[in-house]
Amino acid sequence: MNQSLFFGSGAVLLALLGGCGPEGTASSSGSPPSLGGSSVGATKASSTPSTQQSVSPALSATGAQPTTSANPAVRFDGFATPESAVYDASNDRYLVSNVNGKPVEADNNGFISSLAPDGKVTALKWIEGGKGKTSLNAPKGLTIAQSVLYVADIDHVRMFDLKTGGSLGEVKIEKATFLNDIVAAADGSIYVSDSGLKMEGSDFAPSGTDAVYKIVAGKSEPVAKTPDLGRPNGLALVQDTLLVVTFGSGALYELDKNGQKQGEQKLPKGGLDGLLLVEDAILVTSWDGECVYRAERNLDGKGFAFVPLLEGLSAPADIGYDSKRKRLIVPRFTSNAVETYDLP
Ligand SMILES: [Ca+2]
Ligand SMILES: [Ca+2]
Repeated sequence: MNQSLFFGSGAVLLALLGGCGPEGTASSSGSPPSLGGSSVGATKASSTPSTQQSVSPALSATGAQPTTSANPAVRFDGFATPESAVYDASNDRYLVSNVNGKPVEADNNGFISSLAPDGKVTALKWIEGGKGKTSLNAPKGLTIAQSVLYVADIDHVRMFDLKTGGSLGEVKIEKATFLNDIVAAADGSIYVSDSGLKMEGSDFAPSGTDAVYKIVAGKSEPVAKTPDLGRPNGLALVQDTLLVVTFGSGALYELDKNGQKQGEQKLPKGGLDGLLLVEDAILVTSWDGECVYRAERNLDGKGFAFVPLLEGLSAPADIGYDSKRKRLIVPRFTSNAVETYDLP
């Protein structure tokens, strides 16, 4: 299906859950962020979307009750500030980035862990900064495309061979301070967010470098670069349309091809980190809410209600999805743990 979902004006956000029935995720596809089928029910929205629409979970179109603190299916311990988890379907394993130290420090001690889904950390330091020719400082967002593991690392995007873990080079993003999430488009281009953060003591402070970059053939250019982006963190692609959640302003929006925000909507709580499309649902993690939200379309069809799907999770960072077991993979940034949760 090649239908473009890019209608601007936040229509992608409206279209995304168009196929959702009362049971929530309606797609029968078990694949992670495979977005080809998500345009069912898409309609071209011609009206101007209301921005920052005030919503309440009570207005949820499905009336679903929030899930209270669930027990993890599996818990892995022993990490060092884990930020991002990704499911490597080709090898049926999880890969987890470990900042190890301050998120902004070029200390070359970051590492990537390899986990077996049943609960074993098979290689804590599968890829390790300072070992051989590998450089890795404070790795955060991970994505896999074409047998390459991409890692966002402060001001570099680093590439590794998914099979061997060997370095395949890097792209430096000049003046970036906090590269965070990273996604790969079908055409091979890469998008990476700069959250525009620095450390003042043990607190985050704005650095003013907020941006989303596109990397094509090893060259980067900003799609948008302004503090108005609100400390962009999680990214997701719906075909060629980019969705963003923000750590600073606590919002979800589309970033159009001109780098303009569309359909911006605040979530109930901020400190947003992970953004994941699971089948037809949008999932967002919130540090302030200590939860994973699921977006549900409002009764009036405008915007979304964000209903807590999992609660009681401090510092839930960049989530991944195990499509084989239908489990969410949640790095617990400040607990040095990674947990998986069965999705209903
Ligand atoms: Ca480090
Ligand atoms: Ca992140």
